[in-house]
This record gives sequence, C-alpha cells and structure tokens, in this order.
Amino acid sequence: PETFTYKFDTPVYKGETSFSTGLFINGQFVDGSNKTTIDVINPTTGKAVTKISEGTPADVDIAVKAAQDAFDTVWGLNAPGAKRCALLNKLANLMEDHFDEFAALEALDNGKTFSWAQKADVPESIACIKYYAGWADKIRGSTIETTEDKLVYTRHEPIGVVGQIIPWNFPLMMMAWKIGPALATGNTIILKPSEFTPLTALLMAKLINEAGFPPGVVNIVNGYGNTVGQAISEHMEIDKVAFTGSTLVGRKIMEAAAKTNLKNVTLELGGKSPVVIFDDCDLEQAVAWSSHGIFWNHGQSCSAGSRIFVQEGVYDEFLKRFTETAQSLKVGDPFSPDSYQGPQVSQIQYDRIMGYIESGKAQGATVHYGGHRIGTEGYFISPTIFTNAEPNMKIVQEEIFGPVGVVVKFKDEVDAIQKANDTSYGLASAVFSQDINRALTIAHKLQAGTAWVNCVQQLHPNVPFGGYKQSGIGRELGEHALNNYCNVKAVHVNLGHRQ
Ligand code: TXE
Repeated sequence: PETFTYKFDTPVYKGETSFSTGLFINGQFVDGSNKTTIDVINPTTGKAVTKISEGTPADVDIAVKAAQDAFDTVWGLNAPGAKRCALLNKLANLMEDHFDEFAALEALDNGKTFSWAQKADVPESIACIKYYAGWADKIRGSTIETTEDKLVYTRHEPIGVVGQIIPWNFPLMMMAWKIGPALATGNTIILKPSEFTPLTALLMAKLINEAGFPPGVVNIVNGYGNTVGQAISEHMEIDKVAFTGSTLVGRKIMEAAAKTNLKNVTLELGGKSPVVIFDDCDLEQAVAWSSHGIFWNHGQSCSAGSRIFVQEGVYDEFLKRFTETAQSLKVGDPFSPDSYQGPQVSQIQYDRIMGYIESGKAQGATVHYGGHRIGTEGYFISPTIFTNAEPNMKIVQEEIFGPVGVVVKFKDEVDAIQKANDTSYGLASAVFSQDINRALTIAHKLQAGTAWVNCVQQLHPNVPFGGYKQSGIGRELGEHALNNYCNVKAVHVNLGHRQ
C-alpha cells in the first residue's frame, strides 16, 4: 500500500504527517484483497487528498483469524492487566507526541476546526485511553455468599474477538471510546472506521505498532458499511459488535447479529436532544450554551441540542440574543484561527441537511436565520434557526445532523416535559434554570441517558454515556463500558459436600 505524506502549511499549524494507507492486519499494513481504493475527500474543497485501501469481507476473515490467534496466545487471559495498562499508557503518550498532527488530520479529513480538535477531540481521546489504562489491572469479580459448603466467585473474562464500527463525526474520539475499554479488558479488535474519515485511525495504527501491542490485537479494516461493516456484524467468529452511527444502520446490525451467532450488540445511535430554558434562567448562560449545543462540530454531534424549548416570558429576548450569537459564529476554513465552524463532512451530508431545511420550509416552519450555503466550494452551511415549527414536522422529529436548531415556545413545566419527551430518541437533554429544585426535578423527568443542568455537551471519560429509547443500547465510557467487553463467569466450588 501507498504511504500518505502531507505537509500542513496553515496559519495555525505547520508540520508533516506520514503513514501507510493500507489495511492494518496482524500488525502489518496490507492492500485490500481486491486491490481497490477509496478516495479521501477534503470537505473544505470537495477534492481528494489521498486514497486508502478498501477492505472486503475476505479481509475481515483474515483479520478475524489474526485477532483470534492473538487472543489465544499473547492477549486475552495471556496478557496480565499490568501489561495491558502499560501498553495503553504508552499509546496515550505517543498520541500526546502527535497531538497537533492528529488535530490537523481531523480538520483535513472531517472539516472540524483545528482549534476545536485541539480543545476537544484530541485531548479527550487521550484522556479516554489513559482512563481505561487505569482500569486494565483492576478488572475483578467478586465472591458471593451462598452456603457454607460452597465457595462461589465470579470472573470478568474478555469476550474474545470484538467488532467495532465507528462514524465520521468524531473519528479519533470514537475510536478511543471503542478501543480503550475493549483493550483494557483483554479483547482483540476488528475496527472499521467510517469510509469518510479514515485518516486518524491509520495514524493510530502506526502508533499502536510503535507502542508495542502484539500483532493482531488491533486490526483496522477500512471499507464501506454494506461490505466490511456488514461482514463484521454477520461474522460467526466475532462475539460482540459495538456500533456508533445512524439508527437505521443500528437496526441492520442487530438484525445481522440475530440472524447469525446472536453476538452481543451495543449501539450508540442518533438523537434529537431537547434544551429546556425556563424564564428564571441566567439568560446569557443559556444563550451561550444553547448555541454551542447545536452549532458545535457543525451540528454533527449525536447529542446536539437540536430542539430548543423556551418559556414564554423569555422567548423573545432569548431568540434575539440566540440569533445574534448565531450571526457572530465565523464559518470558514478549519485552519483559519477565527473559524468556529468548518464544512459539513461530505456532499451526502450537505445534501441531506439542505433537504431538511427545504422540508422545514415546505411544511410551513419559518427560517428565522440562515438556511443557505456559504461560498461556492466545499460543504459549508450557515448556522440555521427555525421558528414556528409544529411537533409533527420532520425538522422537529428527525435527526438533521447539521447546524440547524428549532426554537419552540412553551408555557409551564408540564408543557416543557411533554414537548421535550415527544421524540423516539433519548440520548441527551439539558435544562436551564436558576431554581435548583426545578432544574433537578426537570432533569429527572427528561427521558434521556444524559441530563445537563445549566450546560450542554459535557462529556468525561469517567461518566457513562448512552441512550434511552431508540438512541441506543448500553453505555460507553466510565466503568459501565467495561461490562460491554466482559463475559461474567460464575464459578461454584463444592467444599467437600457429597450428594
Ligand atoms: O451513518 P452510518 P451515515 C446519523 C446522522 C446522519 C445519519 C447518516 O443523523 O445524518 O446518521 O450518516 C457503517 N452494516 N449519524 O449514513 O451509515 C458506516 O460505514 C454495518 C449519527 O454516515 O450509520 C460507518 O462506519 N455498518 C451518529 C458507520 O456505519 C454499516 C454518527 C456509521 O455510518 C452499514 C453518524 C451496514 N449495513 C451518523 N452501513 C452518531 N450517533 O453520532 C453503514 N455502516
């Protein structure tokens, strides 16, 4: 396979990156078995920056064999926790050495701004790997009291070969969330990055080798969802699949698992998260956070606060200030120091978002601000605010995954809860109020895996994250994620009793 070498010469970063574009199987970079490639498009220009090897189901088979061999010999129960801990820490340190290179690659490949990748994606990915390094030698079962003639204890054993399919919105961070807990608990991995954003995973592959992980412990098979992704979810020798992406594909993955070996499935899917703003909020704080909630990462966040409910008394003032904030957000080149928002990730996503904006207009909602393309090159969309939306409209019900927020008025607490929970999703939610009793009461009534009080988009490696309703199954991050990657075995020991 070819080596991708790229010189960044931008106002915010000058430097060079270089790594193989092959599939990463058994510690080696190899061509896909069909020798075909996938173009990697820079969303700022719409032009290809390089090509990467395209994997096939046959490559998944080869990777699974390597992963199984590694599990049986050098990883799994054969690698003590302290060794897994040391390797994960080594990887985190190497990531730190390549900090700005990672941020630049995310900006090039995904279109997110270099400065936000520096502030969020890269440090949070490193923190996640370090956090799970800390767990690697602390995986433990328990003894359970039954009767005096028995000793019963549990072991938390690694599952084996696990599949991990990740999306394009936080390429490095999603990889870290997936590989951290899987490696800490001793599993071996077949990871498929998104075909839209494969670059940081390839740099990670290089560092995984450098850190000294045995060959076959982590395998990265780039490729399309309906080939490589499907092969992973159908594979008879993959015992668990973890997926982050659309609800549509989440269903396909469960179906594939059900039809094959009933592999264990965890899903982190879409959202349509409510932000509930009461009259008694700190308005400046509510405006700033709600703007960040929907416009950060160009709205391409599963926990984006895309439905903003504002109480009658403060609605007009909120809308005025929220609009001014949206106007002030600089949309432009991800490598420009003052850009807040870069391009959407791909032509497909650009078209999908513009389609939603058109549907909102057609169904009678008002484009209060934005709603149009910016520039003539790349996939830039203006921050957009809809008002006068009805509950059944597509822009209120469906995940747009772009910089498009809907602002809706509400009367009282009952009305707010009814409106906020009127969705098939349940990933995140937020409430703004200076009355702590009200804020917490509402936070407890919101049907979502995360409730933010007087803030939004707060994540931490120590804290579980995941969805209620159709936003997913299982929890990532924190101690909870370890359970996704362990089989619990109960051992009953008879202390001499004869039947
Ligand atoms: O996601 P896909 P897409 C939502 C968001 C967005 C929409 C579509 O609303 O607008 O999904 O984005 C792989 N078997 N989210 O189409 O297809 C695919 O190759 C196995 C929310 O890009 O779900 C990629 O690696 N895998 C989300 C991954 O699934 C398959 C993040 C995600 O892509 C597959 C991304 C198949 N049949 C999109 N088909 C979030 N929760 O944050 C595709 N894939």
